[in-house]
Amino acid sequence: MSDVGRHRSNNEDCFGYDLNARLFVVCDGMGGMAGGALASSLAVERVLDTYGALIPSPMQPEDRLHAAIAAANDIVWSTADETPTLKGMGTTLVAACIEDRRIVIGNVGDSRGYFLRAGCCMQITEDHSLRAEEIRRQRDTGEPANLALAPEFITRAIGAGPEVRPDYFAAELQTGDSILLATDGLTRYVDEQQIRHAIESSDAAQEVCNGLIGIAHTAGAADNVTCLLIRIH
Ligand SMILES: [Mn+2]
Repeated sequence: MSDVGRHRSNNEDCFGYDLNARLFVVCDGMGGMAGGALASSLAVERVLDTYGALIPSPMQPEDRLHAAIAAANDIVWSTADETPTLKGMGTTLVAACIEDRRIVIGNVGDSRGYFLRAGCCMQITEDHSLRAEEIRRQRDTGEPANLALAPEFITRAIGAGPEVRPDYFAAELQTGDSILLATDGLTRYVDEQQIRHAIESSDAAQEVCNGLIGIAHTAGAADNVTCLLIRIH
């Protein structure tokens, strides 16, 4: 589900999925004019199309996903490059693909993937933001972190340049696992405990997503809010 929130007039988030291909995508667009909404919808469409077209090939799912994300970057970057009013548009992306019992999650930017198993919820992706990178640097070096850095400053995005560098995470799935893909319009307001609570509150995915969007609304919903819940039956 995707919701415009309480302060924005348009929704620049976009999501899509293909149940036959077992591919799920969430994007959060940015850039003036119509750029943000165009970037996120172009990226979702291109990832779904490219991944689907590569299904018959003997590629590993992560290679197929990487080809799809690279194709999304190409279309957003080239469209922005050719159109003066769209210069600077881009989008985050978090995508999950499933083949047999294996899941691969890829991300660019600060949209997140969470994994829930046996009552434990864990953020899988690492944000590509100045603030998150500063916190990781502190963790790795022990040096003090500058936490004044704005969390919304994204360090990687689809369409920001001719090349894109996603991160990938893979796991073997078990029956009962849940995966949540979400934009920062949700994740800035909820921690892993609240996400676990919401996912366990109902068997109906739509009800869970409704509940999560409700939490964001209660907290102010300053941004567009998108969440996509995948359950493994
Ligand atoms: Mn956002």
